[in-house]
Amino acid sequence: MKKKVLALVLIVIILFSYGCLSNKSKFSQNDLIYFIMTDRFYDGNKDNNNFSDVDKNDLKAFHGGDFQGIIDKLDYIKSLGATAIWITPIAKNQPKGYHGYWIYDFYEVDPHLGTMKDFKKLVQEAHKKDIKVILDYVVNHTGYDSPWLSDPEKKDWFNSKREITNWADQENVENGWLYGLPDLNQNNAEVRDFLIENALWWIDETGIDGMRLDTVKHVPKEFWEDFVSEIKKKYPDFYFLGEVWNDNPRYLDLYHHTGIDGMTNYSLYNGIRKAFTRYGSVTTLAHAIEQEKYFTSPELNGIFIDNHDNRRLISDGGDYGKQYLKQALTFVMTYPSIPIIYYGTEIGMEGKADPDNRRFMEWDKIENSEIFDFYNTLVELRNTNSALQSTKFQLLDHDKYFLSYLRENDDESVLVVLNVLNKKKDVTINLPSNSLKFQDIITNNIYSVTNNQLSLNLKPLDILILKSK
Ligand SMILES: [Ca+2]
Ligand SMILES: [Ca+2]
Repeated sequence: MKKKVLALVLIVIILFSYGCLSNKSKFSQNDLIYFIMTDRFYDGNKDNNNFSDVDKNDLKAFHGGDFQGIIDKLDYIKSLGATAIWITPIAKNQPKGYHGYWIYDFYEVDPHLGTMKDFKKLVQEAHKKDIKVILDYVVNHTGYDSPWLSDPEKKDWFNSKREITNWADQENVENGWLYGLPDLNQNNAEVRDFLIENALWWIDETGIDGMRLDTVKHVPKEFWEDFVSEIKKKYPDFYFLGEVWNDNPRYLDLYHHTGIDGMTNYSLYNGIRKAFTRYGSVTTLAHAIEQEKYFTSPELNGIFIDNHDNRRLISDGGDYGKQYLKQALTFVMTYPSIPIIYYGTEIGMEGKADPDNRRFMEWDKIENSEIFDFYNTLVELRNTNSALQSTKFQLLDHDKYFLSYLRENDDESVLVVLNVLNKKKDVTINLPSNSLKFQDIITNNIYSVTNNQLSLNLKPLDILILKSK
């Protein structure tokens, strides 16, 4: 009996310590985030489309997508290998704020998207399928027509009206008005407390798992320290993904030190966009990979190809857009960070500058999409190959036009070789591992290693994804 009690006590102690250790964040590099602009994804409820600013022919108006639409498509989202969704802000916006970033009321759900009850149902249904929910959250500004602007009691809630003109001046970047959006003064304790209370209210009410923080570099770091620590006091494993639009890892990591778990990795993004495009070169990408050492927790960063602020990669690739997208997908799905897949990228949707990159999801294109088939091959590899679950990433031989790297653990390895040049290329790769044979996951071809070297005749724009055999 004594032994049983002792064993039970030990189990409790072990479970408790594990709980403490795993408190830091609900997320790891094994997660995959699917990023949805709710209004542009799927219309699951026609009853909330009767607003004057719903117009499917106007890319700057609402198009009818809603929470019910996401609920209806959760099985699809799950099939993409997603363990989480990030959805654009849901607080009530001013007219035409289909994207969610023009907040009118911080305590209301935007009625175009559904009700609070619908949103809670979305979180519950997602959780049933082991999909976490990340809500996009804005503290930097309100919408242009915020009622606070004419409220005499909230006169000190805004920084004085002045555009951001000097992007190298951090003071101007933090306190200036971004594209004319009324800039909230987080140095005012009332504003700070309001925002923290409001964020906690959303989490308490809905049970979301994380927040994607908008326009992080436009808000003082002292605010983020308070904001993150107040929320983590109550929700220690809550995940924060900070949008810091800057490609210098040392600048990005300053924000990690405020407590934000991961950053949108614009450093790698910049490399990806310069590599997998017409007349591309991998020089910037290889440099960005080497710079990853400046991040404290690079594995908790989000790594992405497309988002709602930039042209879709496929549309910059001319005749070879599909092949470049496949190369970029290969990279993000085999890199030790959290891939963020922007809705539609998995089927090769086109899109130039905002708002063209926010077209309604093209559901009818899935069936015959070559990109979708390729994406699913990558999901399968990511879900089944243990080497991709380690944090180890080794950059191997590369030059301006080709890149090779290895993911390896004790049991398995994955070797990726990408030729961004539209010409044949012969390369020799020096391998640190003992693998003697590799198999191509697409063609099943076998490659033999001699004296730790692998010689390859790469085809134009080739993609080789080889696993140890
Ligand atoms: Ca609708
Ligand atoms: Ca600001």
